[in-house]
Amino acid sequence: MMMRMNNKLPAYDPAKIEKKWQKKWAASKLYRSEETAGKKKAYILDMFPYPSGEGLHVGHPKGYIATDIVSRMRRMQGLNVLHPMGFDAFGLPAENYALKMKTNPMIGVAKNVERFKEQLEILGFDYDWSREINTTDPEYYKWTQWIFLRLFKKGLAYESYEPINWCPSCKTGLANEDVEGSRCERCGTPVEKKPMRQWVLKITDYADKLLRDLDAKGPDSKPLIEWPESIKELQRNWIGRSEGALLTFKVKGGGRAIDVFTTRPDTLFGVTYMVVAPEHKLVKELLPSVENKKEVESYIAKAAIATEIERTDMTKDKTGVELRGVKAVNPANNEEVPVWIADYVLADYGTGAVMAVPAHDDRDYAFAKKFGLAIREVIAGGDINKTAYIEDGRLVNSGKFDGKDSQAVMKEITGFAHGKWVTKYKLRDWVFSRQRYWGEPIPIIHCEKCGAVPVPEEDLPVKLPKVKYYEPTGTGESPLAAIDKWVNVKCPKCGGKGKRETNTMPQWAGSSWYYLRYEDPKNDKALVDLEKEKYWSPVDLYVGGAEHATRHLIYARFWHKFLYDIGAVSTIEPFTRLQSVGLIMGEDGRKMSKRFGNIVNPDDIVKTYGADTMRLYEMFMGPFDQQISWNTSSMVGARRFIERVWKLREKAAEVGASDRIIHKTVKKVTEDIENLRFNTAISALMIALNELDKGKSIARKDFESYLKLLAPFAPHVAEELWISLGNKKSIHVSEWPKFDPAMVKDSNASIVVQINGRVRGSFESERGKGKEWLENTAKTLPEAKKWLEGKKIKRIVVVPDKLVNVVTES
Ligand code: ANZ
Ligand code: ZN
Repeated sequence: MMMRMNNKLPAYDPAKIEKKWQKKWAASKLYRSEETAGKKKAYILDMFPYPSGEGLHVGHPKGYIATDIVSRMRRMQGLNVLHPMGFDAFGLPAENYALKMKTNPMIGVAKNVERFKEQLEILGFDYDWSREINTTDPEYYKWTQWIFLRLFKKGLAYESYEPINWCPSCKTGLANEDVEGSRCERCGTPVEKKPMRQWVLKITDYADKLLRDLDAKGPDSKPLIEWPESIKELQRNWIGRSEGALLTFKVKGGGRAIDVFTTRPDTLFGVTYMVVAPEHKLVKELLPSVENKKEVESYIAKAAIATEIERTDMTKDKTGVELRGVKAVNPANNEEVPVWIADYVLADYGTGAVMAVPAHDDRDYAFAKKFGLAIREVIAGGDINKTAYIEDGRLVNSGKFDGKDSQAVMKEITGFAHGKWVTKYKLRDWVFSRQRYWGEPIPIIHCEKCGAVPVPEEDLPVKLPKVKYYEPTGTGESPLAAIDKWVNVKCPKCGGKGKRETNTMPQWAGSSWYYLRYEDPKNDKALVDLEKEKYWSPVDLYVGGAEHATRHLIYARFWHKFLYDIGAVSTIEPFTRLQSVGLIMGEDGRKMSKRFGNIVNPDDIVKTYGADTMRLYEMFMGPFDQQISWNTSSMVGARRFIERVWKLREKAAEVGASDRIIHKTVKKVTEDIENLRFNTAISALMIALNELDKGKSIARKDFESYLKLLAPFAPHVAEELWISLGNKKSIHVSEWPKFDPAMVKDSNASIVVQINGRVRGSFESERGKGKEWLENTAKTLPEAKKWLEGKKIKRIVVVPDKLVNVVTES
């Protein structure tokens, strides 16, 4: 007779147990992380939220639940876990919300952070809140400013007056990364090009490293970056490396020249005209001597208001104007060709000018056809009367290069034309100043005598002053410019009259290094202590939205590499493994948004079903990285599953043999969590529950193992049941169950039966059956008997658990 555990539990009621455990875990500091020499670490990180006033909807925590599961398992596996959380509270989203609500962002943000924390707390996450950071805390942004100063001192932060993207609605300049389809990523307003003074970070100095290290390997020859290939590819394209030739075409008369960047110098003899971007500074210089000045000027004005998308759209009708009277000279054959301006050539890529080869480039072909320009074939193989031939091939009409292969001749022609072989990137330097209030002040003082002078490091942080009026001015100055008392200071260098820089940093500044601060959040001597940094870095698993592929993830890699170069960190890449979260859409299949009225609030779901149910539901919805629609009515499935586990507790008996299913489930759930396959892990737990529930009782040890597997997913109910079994310490610091490899093998083997090497049948047998038994079973198998009738057996080959081959005499 099995002994039942005698204490019966009341009905499952999450409201009774969840709050209780959250308080106990917090009081006992269960999730505090300390660096412990010699103990293996796991740094598991979420992309931290910006605390908007709208609070969290059920889609936001999906990634947080995932990292919570992984970090809980890692802790139970004996690793030293760092799983922190904080707030990215500077920037446009927080400020625009504050403007809408007419509350000062300084007050509004603090309120929102409170609300976010409450919402996170009710879901039972294992964050170490003692390491919480907030990018708007002066003790934090002191170090953001410090990084800026170091960049400045290395010549990687500079002032520029180039035209930049300007959002007329947000009234601020934007970086290329903040523009989506020629619109402001924040508010959707089409951006304009506006020349203005701005601070720019020289991210292009790191273009090569940013690209190369996507595929770098560590000393153990493991990749430094284990990211989804799709995200790596987005970064590669954003960086956009091209190799090609820099060639110079002299302008006839006047001593000027047009430089072009081309990836196809092999087509140099096919150049029939040149095109310069309308904004190119050469156009202004040539203007006095062009014959059709009026026409050219009006075209330049029109191009200035067209968006980049419109300009480079292949399907759009090409426009352009010839600079009449201007001729350029082809360096290969001294031929004179006309020069045009056209908006399909971008001012800020390459040199802002192209040599046009209509026979072998689609855009040039369309342009030449429209304006009746000459088309000269220089690569054989196509039919240039119909279309441009863009493939490689044998050269024709190319002087002494005729007959040569186009690929082989690239560098030779470059040299022949006195050109240079160069590498170009699409990546642009990072426009780093915003004409807005709510950001880190840029720690620079402008002095009439000394120019831009860095604020001495010991004077950091330069605190953002409290202001009455924080609305953007639209003048190209931030609202800070109106605060005379703050602006007017002494020059730190000469003591003369100085003015503070009044532009602020972009939203992406604070998030470019925050993961380092969690490693040592209270340090006032350094942004992170090197010993601590060495212990925790790099981040082992980073989970967040794929939309950050070309913005946050490039900026953070850039700053990290810079910090590595100045000896402030020890690794060359910040994030080893990256996983993107598939969005949770509204029940109507649209993006969850106030606008569509399809927001589901996690507080309501937790109130009705409990946090454990919501956690299980979100992880069971589908593969983690896939987008999926919310469905509140499916919540009952997850809730019922928990209730069945709750009931199974009554069957737990002190003694009993270990069930095979437990070993199998341990293996499956462990591997699935490691690979972030949460939905199949939960389904394995459900299958196991069905099996375990079939019997009259379940061994206590088995039930405890089962609870441990459930604990990362449903931490409250697992804890409650675990403690109810008489355990004293929390299940979340108990040992993760191991499995016996012998017990996870399928108990049955499928044995193939061959007669003279040909498969004639098969049968199931228990594993480990003896040779004789297998031979006899094979011989008496009906399908085999048929072939053996009247034959004499020569020998029988047996491969245990796999195969029996009967060889007969012929
Ligand atoms: C002559 C040529 C002949 C070209 C040919 C292509 C094919 P990626 O790979 O993107 O670097 N180009 C250069 N600067 C440009 C600009 N500012 N705006 C628009 N187009 C520009 O492409 C480099 C090619 O894009 C260059 O090579 C140039 O056209 C064009 F059969 O030069 B090519
Ligand atoms: Zn905007």
